Amino acid sequence: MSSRINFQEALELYDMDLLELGKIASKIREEKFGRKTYYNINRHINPTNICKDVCQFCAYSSSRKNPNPYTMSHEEILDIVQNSVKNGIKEVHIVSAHNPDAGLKWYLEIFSKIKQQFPNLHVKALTAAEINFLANQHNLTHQDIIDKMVEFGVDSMPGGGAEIFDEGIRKKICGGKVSSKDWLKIHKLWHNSGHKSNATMLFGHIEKREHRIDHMFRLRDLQDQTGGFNAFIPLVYQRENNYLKVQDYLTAQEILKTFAISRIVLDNIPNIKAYWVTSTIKLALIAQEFGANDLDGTIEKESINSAAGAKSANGMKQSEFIELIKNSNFEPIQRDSLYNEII
Ligand code: V47
Repeated sequence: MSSRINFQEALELYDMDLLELGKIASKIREEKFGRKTYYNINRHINPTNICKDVCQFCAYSSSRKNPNPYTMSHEEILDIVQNSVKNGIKEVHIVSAHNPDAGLKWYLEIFSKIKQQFPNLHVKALTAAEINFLANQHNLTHQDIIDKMVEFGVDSMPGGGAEIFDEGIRKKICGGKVSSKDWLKIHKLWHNSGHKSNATMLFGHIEKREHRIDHMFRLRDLQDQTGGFNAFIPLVYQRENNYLKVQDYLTAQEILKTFAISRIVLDNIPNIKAYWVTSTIKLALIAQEFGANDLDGTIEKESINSAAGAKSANGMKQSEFIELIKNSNFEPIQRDSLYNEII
């Protein structure tokens, strides 16, 4: 494969034997990272679950089946951050539902309070979906929100809200949320402001293989322009407590093939993250042999995917990460949010 892979070739990779495909992805991974596998020590905080939008796959939002609406106070959030900093976190990952009562000021104040108290803590916050929601709510542009995020201390953007870019599928699973075009535009603006972000893809619901490939190609195109994506994160769909009726769960083979293909297609995005929360830790460890070089982090508390059935509510210990990665014959390396190795 001397020239860059095209759409049709990428789609046909799904027809390959799993282990042969794994070998190709592994070779690329090994050239870039050897046997290193990254993880970080982080904390997820989801300050509110009240949402104006209705995504079919979501079990977290209180507007659907979750009967417990909540909005945290700034004091609660700061207490959580303080405890987590004592536990050694290097990053706080803050994303919420689209709560019409919260408002931009509420978000910005919490970012600046965290930065004031913990200047060395990396704040990864606000998905492109939230930025779009806040811009609409306050009659501001995406650029206005991004400028405020930078001013109030956000260091990087998470990859959430991308779901699947194909407009037909997107309309069925999350119509009303940020459009694919705007998701990409917002990340472009963020990259142009000199910052990094991640990109996710939600798969294993009603999309087909070609929609996943299309998603990857749209990201590859943007990355060619900006170079601002640090990681690609394929999120395996969790099916409990939501309204999207999916009969067939993905096979482990199909999940691993998707990891491997993303490593091959996304030749310009350095890190492929097997987010253990949605893949399960066992499959995330195997995904190391299929192109993945990052397993995300300790998280401490996980609400979005555990609401939909993932066994991730209490995060994972650093010692477990280290042992599991070592036992699978890879080298665990703690990283910071920008993929600098922490020695
Ligand atoms: O955008 C919601 C997904 C995402 C379900 O940037 C679901 O480092 C599976 O984006 N089944 C939020 N997934 C999580 C996210 C993320 C996670 C870890 C690291 C990073 C990063 C980003 O969770 C949402 C949505 O796509 N999600 N419901 C579900 N039922």
